[in-house]
Amino acid sequence: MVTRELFGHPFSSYTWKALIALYETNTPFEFRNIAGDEHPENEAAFLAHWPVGKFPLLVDGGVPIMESSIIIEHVAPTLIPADRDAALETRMLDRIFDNNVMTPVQAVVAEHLPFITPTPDQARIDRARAALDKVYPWLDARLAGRSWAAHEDFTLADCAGAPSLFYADWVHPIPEEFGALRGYRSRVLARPSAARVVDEARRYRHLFPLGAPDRD
Ligand SMILES: N[C@@H](CCC(=O)N[C@@H](CS)C(=O)NCC(=O)O)C(=O)O
Repeated sequence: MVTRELFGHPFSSYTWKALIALYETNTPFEFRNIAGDEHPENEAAFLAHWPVGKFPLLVDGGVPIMESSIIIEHVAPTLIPADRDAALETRMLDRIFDNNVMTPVQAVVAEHLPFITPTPDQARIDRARAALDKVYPWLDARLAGRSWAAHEDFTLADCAGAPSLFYADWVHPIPEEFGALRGYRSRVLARPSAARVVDEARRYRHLFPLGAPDRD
C-alpha cells in the first residue's frame, strides 16, 4: 500500500527537486497534483496539512513533511553521502542552488506575474539578475572537472541543481563563456529522473510568464 503522497505542481521547480529524488531512488509514492482546478480535492488536502501553501509537501503515513531538502533527506537518504565532509558539501551546494540561484529566479518570475506584482519593479528584477551574474562564475569554477555538483555520485545537490539551473537559464541565460556550468546543466537535465520531470511538465509551459523558450 502506498503511504507516501507528494503534493505539488508538475511545473514547480521545488516539486521537481523532490520528484527527482523520488524517481532517482524508485521510491513508491502517489503524486497529488495541485495544478489549477484540475483536482480541487488535492489543493484542499494540501492546505489542510500546510496552510502556508508552499509546495512540495510530503505526507508520509499521515505525517506532513515540509521543505524539499528535508523531504529528500526523509525519502532518499542514499542521496546524501555517508562521509561527513561529502555530506556537508552536498548540503552546502543544495543551499546554494536554492538560495543563490532559485531565489533570484523566483524573484524575476514574481515580477512578471500580475496576480503577485501588479506593477513590475525593474529595480528588483535588476537586483535578482545581478545576483545570478555573481553566482554563475562561482558555480562555473566550482563545477569545472566534475560530473556532479558535490560528489562523484548524483546527490541531493543535483536534485536542487537540475530545476534551479533549468529555470535560471530561461530567466537569465548562462553566458557561453561558462562552459562547465552549461555542461553541468545539460548533463544533470539528461539524467533520466530529471528528464522525466521536464517531460511531465511540458504541457504546462504556457504558464511560464516570461515566455518559455523553444528548447530543453
Ligand atoms: N523552501 C521551500 C520553497 C518552496 C517554494 O518556494 N515553492 C514554490 C513553488 S516552486 C511555492 O510554493 N510557491 C507558491 C507560494 O509561494 O505561495 C522548499 O524547498 O520546499
